[in-house]
Amino acid sequence: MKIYLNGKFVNKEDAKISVFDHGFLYGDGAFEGIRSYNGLVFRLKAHLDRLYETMHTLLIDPGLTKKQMGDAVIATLQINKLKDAYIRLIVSRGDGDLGLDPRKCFGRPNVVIITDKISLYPAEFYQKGMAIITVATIKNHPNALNPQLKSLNYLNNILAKIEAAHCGYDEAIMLDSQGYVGECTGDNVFIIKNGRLSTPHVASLKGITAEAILDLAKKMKVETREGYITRHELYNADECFLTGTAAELIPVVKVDGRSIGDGRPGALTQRLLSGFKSLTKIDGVKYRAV
Ligand code: PXG
Repeated sequence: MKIYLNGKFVNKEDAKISVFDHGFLYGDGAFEGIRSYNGLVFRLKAHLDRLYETMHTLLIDPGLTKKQMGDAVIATLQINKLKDAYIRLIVSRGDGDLGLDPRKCFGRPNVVIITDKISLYPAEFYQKGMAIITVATIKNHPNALNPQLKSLNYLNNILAKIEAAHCGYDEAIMLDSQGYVGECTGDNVFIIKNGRLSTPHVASLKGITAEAILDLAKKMKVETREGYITRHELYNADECFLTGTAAELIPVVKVDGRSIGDGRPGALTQRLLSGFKSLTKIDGVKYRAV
């Protein structure tokens, strides 16, 4: 496996970053999780736009244009001869001293691209749906750490994941600071009620998979709504599912012990999942595997 590290391809064992990198010391940096399907990098432009927005807010200049960054992603897939892959793109602040002041970071940002075979959730989750719970850890307030920032500081989500795991669940719903449904630790939440598809708007990351699902739903003439969702609405939804780059679209059949709909993956959920699968075959930036 070759890793892209600051413009060079190095072996996995040699892909090393200093312990003075502020990504390591403080979680100071940005990342993206991207997928390629049969040589098509799904919505690469949207991922690059989101990465550069996070870096803009963090005042990190990677020293690469979006085009160069996109080319580096494709080159990493090519050198690893990967067509179906999970791509992790990381830009950390770079080396500094032991204080948190980024102005004292003398090193340039570290740009890392890791491509690996995609590891999927068990097939059973997609067929039978998942049971998930709401956890006590709420989402960071948007004016503290905005959910649109895909930063290297994921402790908020990790704390929620730990809570879910301690209760015997694989995924957690996090509420926002007002108590409305926010998102899961690495996935967006959708509900369907009376044929209308809804997802929370402000308090969650604008997922690229979620955007693709909303586009699909509109094409399928399904009414969509982005707004506040309460737990009561979630419990009484006809269908529920989660979306994310890794999970794609995964049905949810139970939340906090309440069955959703008839307790099985819903019909519209399944239509959207098959629509999404077709989309991943055509919607992407192409590369030629060497
Ligand atoms: N919400 C959060 C908090 C995320 O981190 C999503 C939603 C879905 O967004 P996309 O653009 O992927 O549709 C994410 C992204 C993991 C993992 O290991 C998942 C993400 C990031 C990092 C790791 O499950 N998901």
